Amino acid sequence: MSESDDEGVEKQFKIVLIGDTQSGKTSICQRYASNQFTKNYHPTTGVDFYLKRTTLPGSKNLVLKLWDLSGQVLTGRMLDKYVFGAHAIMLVYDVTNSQSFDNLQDWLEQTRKLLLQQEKPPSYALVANKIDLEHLRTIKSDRHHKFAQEHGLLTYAVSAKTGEGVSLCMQKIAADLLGIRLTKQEQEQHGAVMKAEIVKYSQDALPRNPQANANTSGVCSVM
Ligand code: G3D
Ligand code: MG
Repeated sequence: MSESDDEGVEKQFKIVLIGDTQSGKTSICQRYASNQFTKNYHPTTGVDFYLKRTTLPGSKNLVLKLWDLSGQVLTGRMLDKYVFGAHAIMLVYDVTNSQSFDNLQDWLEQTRKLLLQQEKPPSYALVANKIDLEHLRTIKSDRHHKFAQEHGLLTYAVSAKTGEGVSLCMQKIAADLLGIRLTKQEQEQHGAVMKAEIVKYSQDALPRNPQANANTSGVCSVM
């Protein structure tokens, strides 16, 4: 995997997702890597990897490797082996579950302690998940931002279910690691989630447009 292009060799970033079980870590990985949201809950066993190629200005050959750790690994004695070498840590919580937010203090302290020996400390991102459940939200954005400010964290709000913010969050984490800022256009490109169903018309329904193709049908998805 050492393909090179005009702008240099492949760069790979290790991004580890940390946080309470059920906060949506696996769903975020699946949404980002394959643009899917799997409803059935499969507790992750061990560690799952999700690789995604992406590009950023100056880095056309970028691979983000997401490490989705199971509850067993996260609470086990070997956690240091899994987080070691991380370029970024995503601290994920569920906006409808206060406990998952309160526990981030411990997750952050524990992870920082484990990575004290790492030459270059990772960047930390505070990720509020399940923002589609606004009506059930218990952690408001002021608490989110206060925590992020106190601990020097990047901040994001996403929904693995709708996809809102997920791709942009990953791009911004990668951009931060590369020390660049995304342009407004790049942000819009990764922020936009539009789905439009192309309606199937029968020939009879289109009497004034004889050129219309009667059987055209499909789904247009722009991410
Ligand atoms: P985890 O990997 O952190 O343990 P999961 O969490 O990704 O397995 O998700 C836990 C539950 O939250 C799952 O529901 C999943 O479908 C749901 N979930 C994840 N992200 C979102 C989101 O953005 N919005 C909503 N509404 N639900 C989400 P189940 O019911 O399968 O346990
Ligand atoms: Mg999981």
